[in-house]
Amino acid sequence: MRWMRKGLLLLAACLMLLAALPAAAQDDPYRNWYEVFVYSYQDSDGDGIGDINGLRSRLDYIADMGYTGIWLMPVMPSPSYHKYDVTDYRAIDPQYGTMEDFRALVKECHAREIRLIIDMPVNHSSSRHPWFLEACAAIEAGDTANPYIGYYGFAQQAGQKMVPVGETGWYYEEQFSGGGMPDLNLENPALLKELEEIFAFWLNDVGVDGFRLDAVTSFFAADTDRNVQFLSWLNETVKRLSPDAFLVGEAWVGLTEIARYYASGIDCFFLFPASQAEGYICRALRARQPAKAYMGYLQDVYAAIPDGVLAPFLGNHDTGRAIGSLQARQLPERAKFAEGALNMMGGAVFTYYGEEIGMVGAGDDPNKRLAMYWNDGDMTAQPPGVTKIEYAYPSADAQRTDENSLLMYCRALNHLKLAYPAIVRGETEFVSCDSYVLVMKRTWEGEALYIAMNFDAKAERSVQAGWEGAQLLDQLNACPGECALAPDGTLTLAPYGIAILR
Ligand SMILES: [Ca+2]
Ligand SMILES: [Ca+2]
Repeated sequence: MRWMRKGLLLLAACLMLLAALPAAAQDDPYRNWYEVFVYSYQDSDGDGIGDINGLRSRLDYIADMGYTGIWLMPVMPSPSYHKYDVTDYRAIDPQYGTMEDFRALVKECHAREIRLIIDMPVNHSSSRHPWFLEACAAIEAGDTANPYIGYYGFAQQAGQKMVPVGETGWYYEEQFSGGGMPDLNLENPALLKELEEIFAFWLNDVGVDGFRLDAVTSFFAADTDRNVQFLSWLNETVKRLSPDAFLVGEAWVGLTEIARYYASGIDCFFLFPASQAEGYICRALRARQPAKAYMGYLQDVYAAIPDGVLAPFLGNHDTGRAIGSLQARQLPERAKFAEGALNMMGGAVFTYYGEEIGMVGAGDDPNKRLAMYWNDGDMTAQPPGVTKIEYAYPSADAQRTDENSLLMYCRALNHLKLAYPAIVRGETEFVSCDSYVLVMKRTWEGEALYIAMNFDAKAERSVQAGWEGAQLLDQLNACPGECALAPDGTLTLAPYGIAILR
């Protein structure tokens, strides 16, 4: 542990200070977000399927790891295991538990100062949603005045992504073909009223802290302006209901396009260009001049999104897991430093469950959503359709007792960010950069910190960045070795070391 983390006492002092911060600071988006697939996280009733009460029993783990926000993939009733096709927008899927269980979860999250947001898929419903069933039945009966027909993209014309309604000559729009997920008509005033009531139910009655918005680029396919317009309505509606609510959107597109979505006022959009094997982090770590590559990507992002909160992540339930993207099965230090580099981008950083223990999985969706590896005895069943089950790193329980594990690195990283809020909130100034060493200055509310990062996996590197009188506050080292600041201001960074100075 010694080489990984210094200044634990200082950290403890800062955490005590944090606890005394005003409530406003607790409601912002700059959290250590943790994405959970309830199905694969923790079972509580012996049926093998993860559930709300199982998740509740793991909140101490989540809090101890320093995650301060949770995003749950859909929890509403659905015929599929992934639950992105909803049949009832105001209930909990019985597979996961009851609304009572969920309300208890909300309460227990809030008692730990964890914010809880839920996935809100509104591009489409399930084809078994009562609205859709009634609309189809009406069309088949010739009752084309039925109001639910207007809830979906029905038309009497064939076309791309249009699915026939039996032999009626009517069709409905389905962007996610073959999934039983008919697209909702997000221009229908009655549906919008319905959505507003659904948002109010979750925010004001149940008490969730916001939503993750699924598939925003498919709201109006290939029409960013209309998507932004709809998201502006959604943002205003949600913030009117609950001013502190947090919204994050899934726009799986390039940087320039993502930047356009910020005009909607939605707090942030996942930074897809940072994720996966061809994303900023993996590419920077592979580059011949990794520090310069990383800085270049950050400069691009700041130029494209000058004022918005960033939402970087390495992988999620739709992508291959980070260990594969990083080719880090045998290189835990690379996995650690990648997490460090990702988090030093700042903003609202998201971690997919299991990334903190180096779970693997790629290809078919269920492979990316494997049972959380707590230990060999205490795991959920695997999701249906899984074609490959393997775990490359030791279990969470094993890693918790190994001070040099990826899990303990992620934990230290999360707590470091909590201790020094400027890391995630600050304005960035690039102070110096050579092939391997980057020094950034982050300033927030009068606090200025230096973040120095050594992208060299093999060697110590030194840097002198004109920080006379600076103190080495803290450090996080992915490899053996320690960072040290000499009296003349020369900072020596351990291989894959990150140092925080003030
Ligand atoms: Ca269960
Ligand atoms: Ca749509």
